[in-house]
Amino acid sequence: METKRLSVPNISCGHCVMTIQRELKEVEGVRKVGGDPTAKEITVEWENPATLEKIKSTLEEINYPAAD
Ligand SMILES: [Cu+2]
Repeated sequence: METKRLSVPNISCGHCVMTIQRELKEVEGVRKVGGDPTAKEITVEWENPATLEKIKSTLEEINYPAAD
C-alpha cells in the first residue's frame, strides 16, 4: 500500500473534495481518499493496479490537476 498527499489548487470547497473522492475511488486499486478543502490537499492510499500516474491523470481528466 502506498500513500501520498497531493496539493490540488482547484479545490474550493467540500463538494470538490467529494467529487475527487467519488472519481478516484472508481480507479481500481485506490483504497482510501481523504481531503482537506482548506489546505487544498488530498491524501490517497492505493495498491496495484493503481499507480500515482493513473491517479494524477484521473485528477487531470476531472479538472482537478495535482500541483506537482
Ligand atoms: Cu467545491
